Amino acid sequence: MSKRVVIDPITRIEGHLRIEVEVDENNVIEKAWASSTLFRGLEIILKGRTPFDVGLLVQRICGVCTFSHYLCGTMAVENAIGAAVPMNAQYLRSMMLEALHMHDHIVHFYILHGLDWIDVVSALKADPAKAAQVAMKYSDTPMAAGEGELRAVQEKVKKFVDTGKLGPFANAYWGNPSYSFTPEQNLIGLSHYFKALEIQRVVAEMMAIWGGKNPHPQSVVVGGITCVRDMINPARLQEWEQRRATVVEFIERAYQADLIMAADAYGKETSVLGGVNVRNFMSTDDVLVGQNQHLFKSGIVRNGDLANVEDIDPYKIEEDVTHSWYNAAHPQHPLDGTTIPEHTPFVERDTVYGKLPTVDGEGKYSWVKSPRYAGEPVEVGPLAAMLVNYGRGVPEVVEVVDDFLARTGLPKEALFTTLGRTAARMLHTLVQARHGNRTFDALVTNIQSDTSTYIAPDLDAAKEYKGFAMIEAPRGLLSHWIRIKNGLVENYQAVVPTTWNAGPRDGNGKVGPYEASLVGLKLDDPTKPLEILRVIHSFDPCMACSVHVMDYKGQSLSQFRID
Ligand code: NFE
Ligand code: MG
Repeated sequence: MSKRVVIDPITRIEGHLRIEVEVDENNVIEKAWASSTLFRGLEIILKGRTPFDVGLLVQRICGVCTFSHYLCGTMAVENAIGAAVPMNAQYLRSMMLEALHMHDHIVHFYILHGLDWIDVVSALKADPAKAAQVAMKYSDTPMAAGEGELRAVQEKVKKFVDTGKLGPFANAYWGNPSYSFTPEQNLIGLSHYFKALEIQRVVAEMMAIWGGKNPHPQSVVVGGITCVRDMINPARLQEWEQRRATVVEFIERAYQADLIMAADAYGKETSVLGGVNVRNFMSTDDVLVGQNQHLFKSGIVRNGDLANVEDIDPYKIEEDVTHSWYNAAHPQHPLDGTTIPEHTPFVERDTVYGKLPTVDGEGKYSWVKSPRYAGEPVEVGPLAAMLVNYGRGVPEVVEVVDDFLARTGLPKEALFTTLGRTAARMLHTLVQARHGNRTFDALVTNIQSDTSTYIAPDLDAAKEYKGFAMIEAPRGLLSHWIRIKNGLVENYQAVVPTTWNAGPRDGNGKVGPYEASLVGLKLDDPTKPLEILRVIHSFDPCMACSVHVMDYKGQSLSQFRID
């Protein structure tokens, strides 16, 4: 007999996500439903506003990747009205995006995803001298270098554990038996977890050098950037370089090493980690290294075919709301997309935890829409960026992917697993660590002869405009779509990375990446479903981004109850 398992809320993510699955008698997941349970609404409040405020308003879609929406919204306006942007401004924007990538990926692996792999309490049993030796296996210059340092970490953790404040982590997640690190490996991972907290601050400061502050930088305007004096100040340029070097060192010596360690401990049985079952992947140009030249190239891989990466046709994107809490008669292209709430309740039924509200299977069950490319679900994010660029033969990407596979002994097929997705996020960060500085170099070269940062845009209120922008946000491909009429925003839609990945099944019954990646996964014990958390966390969910709906006057657009 099949059983329902409900996890609500999923923690260690941004926002409100509920995962429900049905398992068979062997506890193998047969069906999965990803449901976002909080309604917001920024697309609605943009209507009737001046396009020059779009960036600052859409920035509030998220408190994590604030810069992604700020930049993408501003670029959508620039695309619509045909505004030119000086190269210096383009380089500075790209540098801020690079810093955001590094920030979010490091925070994701250590703070949000790490406890799916690392058992905190186990580290207390480690022999620090042995751990120092083990660390040498995963890096020539390990960050977790000395016995003394590792012993100090252990003592710090012991003090914390002794306070009894570990909550659910007292026994890792529910003492689930699929934790595979040795005590020494857990100690190495933990020492990097503490270091990551410091690095998070340093990389946030990098963003603030050009953005005035972080989160929610303030220096991007339609037509350019406002951090003019910072850009031509050698001291500021140096501050950026110094901080960047600190972050790069952490990525090379800790983040990279920890994924090689994870592959060593977990890579033999990648099936227990879950597969990547939607094999379409899309990502866009990223890291500007010269005029119209990017380190990462855009493209779409279909059916896992890395030999034939296609160009993206933005007009093949549509959003389906058959199972989303919105009203629309058919899938819509975002330029003509609507956001009309229509909530329906869950139904009570037996689950492994007793009677609970559950998805009825036929109806609507999420505030996330279901984006499709030519009618097909697509995974976006660092795994997509790695596969698209590997397929395109981008040497900087081929090098890190092949090196990772060689050092771990994993086959290429291992990329299509939860471990592969988590490793890809590290590799995406590593490519930027090694080559992203070309943007800085291009800026420094350019300001020798050109200090322009802004070109006043021209908006004719008598004209109608439409446009869009695509950027690679940390969690994947982000696109913003705008129509302008009478000098004001007429329609606005954002199609966000987590929307692509977390969206519910569509009107043709096709499931998106979250749901597909859970099907076939075996749970050791359905009442302790760490396996589900590990898969879902590997996408780095951001539900604020994916729903982005909120009435600016605080009026109720729809009433519902969260049980
Ligand atoms: Ni709210 Fe976001 C990123 C965007 S998410 S974090 O990255 O855009 O899907
Ligand atoms: Mg949207």
